[in-house]
Amino acid sequence: MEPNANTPNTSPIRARVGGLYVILDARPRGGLTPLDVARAALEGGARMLQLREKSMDKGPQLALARGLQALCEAFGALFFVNDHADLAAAAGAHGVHVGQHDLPVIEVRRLLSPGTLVGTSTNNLQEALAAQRAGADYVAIGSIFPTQTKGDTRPASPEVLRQIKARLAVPVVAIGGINEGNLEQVLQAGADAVAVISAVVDAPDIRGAAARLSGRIQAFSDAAK
Ligand code: TZP
Ligand code: MG
Repeated sequence: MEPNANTPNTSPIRARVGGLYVILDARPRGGLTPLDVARAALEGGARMLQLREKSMDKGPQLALARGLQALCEAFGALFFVNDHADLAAAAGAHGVHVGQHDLPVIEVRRLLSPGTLVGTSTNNLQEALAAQRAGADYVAIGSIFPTQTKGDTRPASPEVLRQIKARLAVPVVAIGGINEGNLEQVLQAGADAVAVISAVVDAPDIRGAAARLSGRIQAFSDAAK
């Protein structure tokens, strides 16, 4: 284990990082509003939610972000905003998720109220250790499997995830191409949380898809106790 160079975030909500992490954008899906999609995912058992909207200005996203935050609060889940610390602060989000080309974790943390979580994307052990040293509250690793959802991903694998998990103290989030068929592989490799887009938001039955994934994540963690 490599220690954090920074004072660790002692916020109690940090302990709630885990389980099914559903990422959605601001577009309606099959006649459902983003809030409908989020509600169905939460009813299905998602424990974390992220608004990842790459094309809409931040102003029009604010009402949605606030709505998602309120919904997550009602379900006892955590709400993250992708990329934008200012939008996260305005919405009162539990956290922000940043990538390798966004503002660094240390800078993002300085912008946010104490206790706000900062998660970050990584692809390999070097980036993951750097993220932990920078004080990230969780480290996401991807793309574990090939994905159609994001164009510019770098490949990782369950084995990379396993090696990173063995070296980190902070929770690890597996992301990229994860579905019911390969979920077991990321759980076996040590994922604390499993982040998905298409496996839930593109499913014909969002609530059912979330329920099957989150049920299996929960069963795996219960069996490990
Ligand atoms: N970061 C790495 S892979 C990915 C992101 C945002 C896309 C995940 O989407 P899906 O549909 O679960 O593969
Ligand atoms: Mg980003």
